[in-house]
Amino acid sequence: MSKRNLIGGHWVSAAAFSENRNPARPEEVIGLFARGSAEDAEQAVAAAAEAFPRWAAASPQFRADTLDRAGSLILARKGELGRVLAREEGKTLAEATGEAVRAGQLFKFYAGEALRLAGEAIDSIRSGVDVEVRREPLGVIGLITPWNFPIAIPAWKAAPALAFGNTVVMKPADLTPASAHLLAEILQEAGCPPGVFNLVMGPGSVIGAALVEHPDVAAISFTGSESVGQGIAEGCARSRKKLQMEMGGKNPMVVMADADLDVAVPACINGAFFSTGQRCTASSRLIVEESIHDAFADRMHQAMSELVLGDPLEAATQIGPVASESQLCGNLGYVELARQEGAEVLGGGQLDRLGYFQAPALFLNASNEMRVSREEIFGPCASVIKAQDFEHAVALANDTEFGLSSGICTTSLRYAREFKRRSEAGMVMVNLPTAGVDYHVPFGGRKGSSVGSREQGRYAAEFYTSVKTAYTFAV
Ligand code: UN1
Repeated sequence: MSKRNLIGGHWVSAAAFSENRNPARPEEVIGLFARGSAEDAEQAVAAAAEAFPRWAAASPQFRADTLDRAGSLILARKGELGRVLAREEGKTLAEATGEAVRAGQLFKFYAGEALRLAGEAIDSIRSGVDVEVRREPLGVIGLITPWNFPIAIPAWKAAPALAFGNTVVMKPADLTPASAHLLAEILQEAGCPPGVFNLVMGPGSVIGAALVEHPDVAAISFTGSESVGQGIAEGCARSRKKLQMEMGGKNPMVVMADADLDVAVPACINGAFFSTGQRCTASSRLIVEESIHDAFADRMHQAMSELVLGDPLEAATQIGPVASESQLCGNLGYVELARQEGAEVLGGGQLDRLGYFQAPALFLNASNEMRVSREEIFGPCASVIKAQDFEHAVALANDTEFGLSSGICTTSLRYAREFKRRSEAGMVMVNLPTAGVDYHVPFGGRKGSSVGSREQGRYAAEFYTSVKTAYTFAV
């Protein structure tokens, strides 16, 4: 059945539709999804602009109730959402269902935050004058979301945007529109008034660009690749929009000689390879203290050989396919590059079966200078880089253009403390994978990873509201 765009509370057909295919079985078409046009994006912005004043002025209780109902519906339908997500993106059913739960929890969390949005009251330096600081919604927000978390990222952007009184036009990733479409259906069912949440599916070069250029869009929140992000940043500078971007990482995981390898090895396997490595928080540089390097590599090799690759819908599967053919080609290109750059490659080949399956890869004896250690691959590939000692490990960990997440496996309180302070990343993990974050605390990075203020938790209010300072002289 063809899935249409949601504009102003109506399901609107499009001039063209795109096939959504299952990466584990590329012959299987999950559905046909509207391929919207720039005019569709404009109509959605007009609908969102029209809906904005009433939604912004609605009682926070009304917004909280709407979001809470959406959260309950997502949780009630987690099985269906998980299956759709696993089929369109390729992550395992357990990961996909967990992601649907995360989306439900995000809506519940921001239902509460709608009631808790607070300002400040301060005495003026002038006698008889009071100062109030209020947080107000921005207006229409354009949300541009990626394919690797097709329900959680739409939720963690839409829920705070709506909670704080903004209206939304969402453009989901071309590769994975089904999960976002279900979210749009659920928001309708939850009683979201017409025009408050709009969904326009289609190519980023058309829909994303139309949102970025539109004068009635107040702000853009984007998660995706660096190259697309650069274009969005330039567009937002031209049209003077508030901007929040999250674009990836080359996240270091330091393994010290004192680490418990029963903790470190599973953390590295999870961080590097789960979700097929398709997380901007993936542990893609494993920085290992020299004295335990060989023992660590042997244990990783053993653990990799035990990983179950297969159809995401099968219960035993731990690693699903790569999300698309072009992504698989890119990954295989990086495996070849690792060889050319002089690393010893363990695994990394395409599986001899239908679907875009690739064995997890370790690049042993890698240096931090190699392209495979500097560029985000976004696949099940990790460099293993030797460090002489803690100081060297910290220097290597920070020697990257990115700064999203970082980790250290150690039993030393001193190393853990020092690393948390000195890591140039937005999120630091001790004895945990660099990926897999909570939904109620800030998410975001430094350096080339992120632009603008943090997502998630109470910190999301920074982006989705504007501060107004009011002075009153009581005459
Ligand atoms: C996680 O690690 O739990 O695109 C979330 C990404 C991130 C989300 C990671 N924005 O991979």
